Amino acid sequence: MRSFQRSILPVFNRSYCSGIKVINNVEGIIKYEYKFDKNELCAGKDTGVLYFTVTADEEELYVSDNSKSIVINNEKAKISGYVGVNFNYSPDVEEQILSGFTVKVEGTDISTKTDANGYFEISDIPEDMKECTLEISKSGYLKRYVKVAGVGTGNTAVSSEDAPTVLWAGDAQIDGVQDGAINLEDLVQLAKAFNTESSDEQYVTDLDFNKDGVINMIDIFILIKNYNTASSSY
Ligand SMILES: [Ca+2]
Ligand SMILES: [Ca+2]
Repeated sequence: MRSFQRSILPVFNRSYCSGIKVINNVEGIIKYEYKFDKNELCAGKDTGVLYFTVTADEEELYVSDNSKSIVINNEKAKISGYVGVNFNYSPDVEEQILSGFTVKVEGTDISTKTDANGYFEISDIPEDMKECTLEISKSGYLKRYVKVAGVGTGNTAVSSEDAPTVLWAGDAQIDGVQDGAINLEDLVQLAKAFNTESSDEQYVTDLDFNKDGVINMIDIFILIKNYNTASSSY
C-alpha cells in the first residue's frame, strides 16, 4: 500500500505560474506559495480568473467539488478629479480657464494636466503607494495641495464635476516665480497691467483671470476675493 502524504498541490490550468515554493510544513500539511504575473494573467484586462485543481500524490482530491477559482484584480490604481474656479466667466472661454492645471504627485515625476472640462486622471500610480499628496498649480493661481488616502486598486476620485477642487486666482508670476500667497505684491502686478487689453504690450494673459480680453476691475475683484491667503488657507 502506498503512503498517502498530504502534499496537496494545487495545479493551475494555465501556465502563468513563474515559481512555487514551500512556505510551511506543519504536521504533514504543506503550504505552497505560487508566483504569478498579474499583467500576463489578466492579458490587459482589469480582472482575470485563475482556475485550479487540487491533487495529492498526483490524484485529484475531492473529485466532486474540485474546481476552484480565484479572481485576480489587476485594475490599476487611478486618481481622478475636477479642478474649478470661484468666479464667473463666459462659456466661450471655459476651456481656456479649466484646462492646463498641472496635477503632480508630490515627490514623484508623475503629473498630468486638466482637460477642457477641468478633469484630470493619473493612472500610473505605483502599486505600493497607499497615500499621496497632489500639487495642483497654474500660472496666476494659488497652488493647492490635496492629500489623497486610500490609494490602491480602482479609482480614487478626489472631487467631481459638480463639486470640483477649487483653485483661487491671484498668485501672479513675478520673475517667473509664484510665491504661494495672494497679497499686495500680486495686486501690484495686476495694477501694472490694469486697463490693458490683449493687443497691448502690458497685457498679461495669466492675470486676465476671467479671460475676457481685458484686465479691469472684474479681475481685481476676483483677486480681492482670495486676498491675504496662502496655499495652507485652502
Ligand atoms: Ca503671490
Ligand atoms: Ca478680465
